[in-house]
Amino acid sequence: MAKKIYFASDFHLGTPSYSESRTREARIVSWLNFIEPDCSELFLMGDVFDFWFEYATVVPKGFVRLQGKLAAMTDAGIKIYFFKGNHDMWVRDYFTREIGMEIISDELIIERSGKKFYLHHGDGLGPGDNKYKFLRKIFRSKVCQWLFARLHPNLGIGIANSWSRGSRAAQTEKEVFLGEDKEWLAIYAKEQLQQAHFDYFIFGHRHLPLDIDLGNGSRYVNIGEWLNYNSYGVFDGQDLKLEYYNPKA
Ligand SMILES: [Mn+2]
Repeated sequence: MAKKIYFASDFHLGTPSYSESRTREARIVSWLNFIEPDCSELFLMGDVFDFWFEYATVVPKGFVRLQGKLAAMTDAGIKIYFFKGNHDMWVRDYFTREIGMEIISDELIIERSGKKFYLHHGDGLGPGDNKYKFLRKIFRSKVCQWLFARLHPNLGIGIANSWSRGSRAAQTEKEVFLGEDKEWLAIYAKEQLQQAHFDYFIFGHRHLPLDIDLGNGSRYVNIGEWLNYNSYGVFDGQDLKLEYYNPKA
């Protein structure tokens, strides 16, 4: 069977509640079982966890079924990439050592079967959102991370969880398409196309599955999220498709 490449992001495990996250985790593991037979590479493109902060000797509780499944997949020879999202950028070496995933901090440019891919979680790109772009610098600073790690995990993770509960993913309303000329990741992709050709731009972060023709054989695919859509991207060596996982089908 021809090997395929899969892309998914924004599982946001941890929100809005423990029990809903457990249900979502089960759905994700079911999807991984479904794709595993023909999966050669898996790109987890950010915000897998609604909050992750890894201390030198301590990791957050929970979601062991997903982590176990991912470890089994890398053990079986499937290459897995874990992109830092805006909710789970504070990873150290745990996922690499224990699960065998490669951590990606920003964009990743790859070529597969003659197609060029531009991959990024999608946070902090394009026009606007200057408040977040400023916060991102603080969140990513070594000094701030060191200071945060000095807080007892019960306090630090407690603060982070209450912060995260007020975040976008915790809202129940679905995101709405702004129009191609206002979608900031489409604007960003078009800017990149001035410099070099890419066949596919794949982002998450937007929480809205999108497939936008950028002209000249280039497309922007947003792989959506798993609170409402269970959406993912799959590249079969010929074409990239945006699909939806329905475990009952
Ligand atoms: Mn997100």
